[in-house]
Amino acid sequence: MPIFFPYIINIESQAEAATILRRLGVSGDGVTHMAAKALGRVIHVSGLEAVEANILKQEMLSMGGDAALPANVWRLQEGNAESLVMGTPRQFEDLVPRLQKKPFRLPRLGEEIAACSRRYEAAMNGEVTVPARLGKQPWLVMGILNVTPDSFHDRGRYGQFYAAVERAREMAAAGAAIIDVGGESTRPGAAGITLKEELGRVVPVVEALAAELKIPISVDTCKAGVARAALEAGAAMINDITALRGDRTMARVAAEHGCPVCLMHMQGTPRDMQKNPRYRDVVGDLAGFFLERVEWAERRGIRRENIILDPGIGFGKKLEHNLSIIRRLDSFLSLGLPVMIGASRKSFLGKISRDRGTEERLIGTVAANTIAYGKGARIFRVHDVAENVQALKVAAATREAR
Ligand code: 9MG
Repeated sequence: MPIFFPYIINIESQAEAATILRRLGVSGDGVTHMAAKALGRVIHVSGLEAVEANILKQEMLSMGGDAALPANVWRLQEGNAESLVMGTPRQFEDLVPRLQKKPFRLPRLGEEIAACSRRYEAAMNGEVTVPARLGKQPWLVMGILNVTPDSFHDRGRYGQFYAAVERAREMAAAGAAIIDVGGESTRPGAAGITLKEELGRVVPVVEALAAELKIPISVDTCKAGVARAALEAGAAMINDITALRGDRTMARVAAEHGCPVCLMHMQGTPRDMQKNPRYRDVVGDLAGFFLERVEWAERRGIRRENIILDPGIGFGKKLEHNLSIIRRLDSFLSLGLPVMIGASRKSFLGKISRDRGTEERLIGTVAANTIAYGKGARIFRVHDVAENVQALKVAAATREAR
């Protein structure tokens, strides 16, 4: 029988550490000082020169942290050494003045590591919120409203319009905090439609929903013309699966309207994306993509607080890629932006459970979203609103019980 009863506490954030330290009776100053020491983090860094990597290791070691380097680091080609830097948020802060005094690009490296750590901790503390235009809730369920002919087939054009509005009402009543209206299919292999066709499907529905519902409407489109018309009809957000790469004028529309924009990752196009997608390191590749896209969007006048990141589950990804993304979703929190996830009824769920089609994927969807919540996702794009809202309420309550 142990005398001291040691057990491990897995602490997620500095806020949680502070609560536990206070309960222990640690003094006010001690809480501030030690909360940042209670968390062990690992930061992946790439693009290092061998000499920079070695100095980084020495400095981390001297503070009680470490930096893992490849055995042959001195033989690596210029600027391609990678490292896993291990430390606490406090050590990453202390690294800044230490590297400030060093040559090469080390001052910049220290700043980037500390900034990455700060943004991650802010997200873990719940300080990264969804864009203000979408409401004040800490997490949101986005109901999917496809206004493609196959969604409400056999009803004729007017029947389709009323069926779409009715479906949106149901989703709002079930707890959707936003409705995403899309007129063009993005399924693998799907062909595009004309601007005129998409406008005709999307705009009347957006207009009707914006006038009637008390929740914001998002427009799921890659066409700037559709986004502009939908925003003028009352939409509050753009969901662009091309992350502003599809239509050169989309960024201008988003900047002019000052609206939230979801930047989704996709490899290829819906037509060809599932033809053998490849990554070097899927999470690292997506993080690099997001860094580039966010910087690009900001340079075009889109405010950072309006940007949402989405890894694009199923968009140019094999099963193992989708699973790694969900497993490591929290890596994207290092950008300090809200993360959205769209796993609803997607084929990777069917591959795992060998189901007979999309109708059998509700439980898989709820499981994927609950796991994604635990990894930091805060916007969930779903078909089945009530079920996902219920599961996410449990996940959120459990997190808040810290
Ligand atoms: C339109 N669309 C289909 N799947 C999606 C996903 O996963 N994310 C976003 N943002 N849009 C999606």
